[in-house]
Amino acid sequence: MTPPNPDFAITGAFDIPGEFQTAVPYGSGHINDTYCATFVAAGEPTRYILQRINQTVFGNPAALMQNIGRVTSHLAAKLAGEADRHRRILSLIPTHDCRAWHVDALGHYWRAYRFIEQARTFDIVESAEQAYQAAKAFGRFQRLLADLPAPRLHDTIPDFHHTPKRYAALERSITSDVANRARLAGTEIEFTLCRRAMCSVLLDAQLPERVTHNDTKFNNVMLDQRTGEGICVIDLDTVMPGLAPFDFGDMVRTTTSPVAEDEQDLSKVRMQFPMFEALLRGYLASAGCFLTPAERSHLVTAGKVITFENGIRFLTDYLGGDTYYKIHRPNHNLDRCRTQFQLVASIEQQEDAMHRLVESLEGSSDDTAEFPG
Ligand code: ADP
Ligand code: GN1
Ligand code: MG
Repeated sequence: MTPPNPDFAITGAFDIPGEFQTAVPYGSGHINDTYCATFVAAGEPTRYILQRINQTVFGNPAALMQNIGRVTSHLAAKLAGEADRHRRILSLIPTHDCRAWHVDALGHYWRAYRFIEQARTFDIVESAEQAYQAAKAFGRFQRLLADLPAPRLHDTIPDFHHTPKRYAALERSITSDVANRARLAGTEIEFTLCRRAMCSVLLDAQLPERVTHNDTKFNNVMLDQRTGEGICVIDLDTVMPGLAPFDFGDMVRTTTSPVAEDEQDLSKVRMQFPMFEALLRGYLASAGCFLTPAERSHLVTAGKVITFENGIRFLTDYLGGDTYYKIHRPNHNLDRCRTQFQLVASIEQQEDAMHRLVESLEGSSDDTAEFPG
C-alpha cells in the first residue's frame, strides 16, 4: 500500500472538525488504499476512514461515488428514527466545497467516511452466529434497496459477475501467458476445463435484476462488538444491478471455510455445513420475504459458481502478472486461486445436502428472528 504523505495533505479537503493527527493504513481489502485517520477537536480524538479509490479497477470513480451517494441516502431515509442509525449506514463526509470526493494533485480520487466505532470486521469467521449475523445484514441491505428509485445504478465494473466472460478472460491469459506462469498452474487450469459449463448457470436462469452488493465478503460487514449484530454493510463500490444469489454466493465463498482465502495448507480448506446453515438461515430471515422460488433454488449453485469465479479471477491475475489484486508475497494469487478451487470441490461434495436444506427451509422469513444456536 502507498504510505500516507507525512502531512497527509488531502485531509484538509474534507469538512472534518479539529486538527489532523495521524493516518495509518487500515484493513485488509484487496482493492482500495484505506487509512484510519485521527483528528482532535476540543481535546477529543475522533477516527475517520480515508480511502483512495483504485482507479485501475474503477474506471469511472465519479459514477461510483454517485451510486454510493444515492444508496447511502436511501438507506438513511429508510432508517430515519432508528436508534444507532449513524452506525448502521456508511456516512460520507463532504469536502469543504460540498462534494462527496476530492481529487488530489495527482488526479487520485479520495473519499472520507465516518468511522463505525465499537464494531469490527473479521477476515475469517469465528462462529456460526457470526455467519448468521453477517448474512442477515447483507439480506437486509438487499431488502432495503429493493425500492431504490430509478434511474438504474451505474455498472461500476461492467459484467462484474458475468462468469462466462471471466472464463473467457482466463482463456486469453492462458494463451498469452505474459508472465510465463501457465506451466506453473497446470493443475489449476485443468480444474477449470471440466467445469466450464457451470459458468453460465446463474445468468441463464432468468432471475430478476435487483440492487445487489456484489462483494459480500465476510470482511465487508461490520459486526457490533457488544451484541455481535451485523451492524453495517461496508465497501459499497460494487453496489449495482445484479442477481440476489450473487451476494449469497459470495457469503458462502468467504464465510464457510475455517481458514483464510490465501491459506497454503489446502487440507484445511472446506465448506463447513454448520456455517452454510447459519448463513442460509440469516439470509432468509431478512431476504426470504422477497426472494422468488427461482432465486432460492439457485442459492447453493451461486455458492459454487461465485467461488469458482473468484478462483478464475485469481488465476487470471496470477497468469497476467498480478496487476489487479494487491499481493503480499510471490504466488499470492495462485495460493488464493487454490483455496477457491478446493472450496468448490468441497461444495460439490456437499451440494445435495445443501439443496435439501434450502428446500426444507422453504417459506421461512422473519427479520426479528435470533440466531437459533
Ligand atoms: P476494500 O475495497 O479495499 O476492501 P473496504 O471499504 O472494505 O476496502 O475497507 C477496508 C477495511 O477498512 C474494512 O474491511 C474495514 O475493516 C475498514 N473500514 C472501512 N470502512 C470503515 C468504516 N466506515 N468504519 C470503520 N472501519 C471501516
Ligand atoms: C476484492 O475489495 P475487496 O477486498 O472487498 C474484489 C472482489 C473479490 C475479492 C476477493 C472490486 O474485494 O470482487 O471477490 O477481492 N473486489 C473488486 O477476495 O474486484
Ligand atoms: Mg472490502
